[in-house]
Amino acid sequence: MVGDVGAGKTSFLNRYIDDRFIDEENTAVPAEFKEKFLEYHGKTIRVQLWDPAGQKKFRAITSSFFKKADGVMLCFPLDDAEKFSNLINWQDEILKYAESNVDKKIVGMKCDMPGRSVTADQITKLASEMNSPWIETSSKDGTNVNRCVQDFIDLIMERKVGVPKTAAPEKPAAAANGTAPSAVGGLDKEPAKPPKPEEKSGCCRLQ
Ligand SMILES: Nc1nc2c(ncn2[C@@H]2O[C@H](COP(=O)(O)OP(=O)(O)OP(=O)(O)O)[C@@H](O)[C@H]2O)c(=O)[nH]1
Ligand SMILES: [Mg+2]
Repeated sequence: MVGDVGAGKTSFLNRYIDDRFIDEENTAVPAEFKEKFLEYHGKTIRVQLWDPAGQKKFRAITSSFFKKADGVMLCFPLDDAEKFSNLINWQDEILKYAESNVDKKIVGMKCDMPGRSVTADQITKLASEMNSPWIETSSKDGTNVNRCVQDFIDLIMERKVGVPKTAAPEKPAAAANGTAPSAVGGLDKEPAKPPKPEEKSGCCRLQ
């Protein structure tokens, strides 16, 4: 996961791994990772999410993570247009340091907050330029957090080992816009908010 200071990366990690939200910033830690084991098409896979701090002084550490990443989530808070614009700089870092075929995903964070300053159209445009899917999430209320990672795993696994997308659930819950959210392997507590375009997400290291 990359993105500016305060984008919401650590909160996302805490929600995804430990299903909790702590409303405080901790920028003193240069980087941490957490992992989770998932059943995936009959096999156990290890999902490692790396969470480097956004501060510029830690950029050298961040860059070293790119090399081994199977996927990079470009994170920004939906209420901060400047951090959204800075995704271009993060994209440059990816081009410089990551494998050329690394999967990317734009993640608009804090969608529970009122007063967003980045529109869906703006994100769609950037996502198309970056050739990357995107999604909106909230670590506070849990919206789309599991789905974001699950869809990204699908994308990465499809590229790496040709495994098709996770099958849809037998009785999908209706989403807010009338479409059904896709299956989230074993992780079924996503709220009804659907993702925006077709998504596929963080420095996911899959082993
Ligand atoms: N309302 C709301 N607040 C959030 C959400 N995610 C994070 N925050 C808050 O935003 C602030 C920054 O979140 P962090 O997760 O620390 O951001 P970060 O990207 O890890 O920042 P750095 O480690 O400095 O790069 C904290 O006060 C969080 O509680 C969210 O989904 N909704
Ligand atoms: Mg952090």
